[in-house]
Amino acid sequence: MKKQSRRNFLSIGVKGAAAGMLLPNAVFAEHKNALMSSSSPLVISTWNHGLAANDAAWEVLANGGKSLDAVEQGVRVTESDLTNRSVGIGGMPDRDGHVTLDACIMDEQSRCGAVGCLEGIDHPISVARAIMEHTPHVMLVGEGAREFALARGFGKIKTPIPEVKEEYKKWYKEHKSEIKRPNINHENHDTIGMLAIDSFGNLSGSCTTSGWAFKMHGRLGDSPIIGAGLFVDNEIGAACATGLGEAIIRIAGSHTVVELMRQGYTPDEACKEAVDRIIRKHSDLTGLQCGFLALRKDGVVGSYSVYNGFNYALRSSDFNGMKDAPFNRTW
Ligand code: SD4
Repeated sequence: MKKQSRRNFLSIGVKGAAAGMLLPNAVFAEHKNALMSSSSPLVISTWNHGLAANDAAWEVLANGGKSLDAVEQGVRVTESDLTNRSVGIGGMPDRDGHVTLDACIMDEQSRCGAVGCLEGIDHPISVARAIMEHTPHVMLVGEGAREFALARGFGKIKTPIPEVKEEYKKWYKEHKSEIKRPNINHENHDTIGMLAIDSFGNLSGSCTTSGWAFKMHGRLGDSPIIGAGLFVDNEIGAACATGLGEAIIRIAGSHTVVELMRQGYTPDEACKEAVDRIIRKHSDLTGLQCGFLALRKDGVVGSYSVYNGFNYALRSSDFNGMKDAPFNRTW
């Protein structure tokens, strides 16, 4: 999209809607053609582990592949990383010692699939995609999800892996009676959320995590929930979230970010407004980290978090590296 038309889109979107002159949908319709014109591939994903994940996604995008394949292939790298304690096979267990994995995926046709509380199965993101493509449902959880995955030939994994089991044993000795809010995103690198646009100008997103370490057994966070941990609307843009899932669910975080972009907020402004909403709704923000990433249809990227320290990896034809997200406060 040319700069001029983006500026027009934003100014008419915000001011017109604020004055009650134009509904957001009317704003969108007027500028649809400009929004449709991007064709330069780009991928973003949360945290440092996003660099390796973006490399895999870029392989797909740079070869003219689809954003859906890119976001699946990308986060599979993180899911296989034995050193990652918050995604996939190397993830930390819940209070009862079970590693339960959550993931979701969404494409440019608003097709989506999600899996929650999946145990002992490789690559939850691909299970989520299989649910999207091979069932009439959006979401399977627990034992049913595991049975589905096994029936489709997904590999079994043995979790927790030995190193993680040791960490769990230590934790259990000291904390077994506690149910506490985790320390998210301070030193740890958490969930991976990934958003991509392909050379056809189509958007997709993925999100995968082992969730809070030492959560209650059966707990689902935002990451497998379409609209909370991830949302894609190919007319407008896509968003994903990281951080305290309960807070993100309360404001339907990723959907909120996309809808704000529809109203004319820039990607940065949309992420900030979602974070501000979380801040307004919580009287105690101690340790409550949440961050959002947004990718608008024209390739413009945005981010924002409650606390400092949230960063993301970006890869495009002219950039490959990390970016720091703006934030509301410091730790
Ligand atoms: C969850 N949102 O399970 C995930 C955890 C996370 O950065 O993103 N941590 O609540």
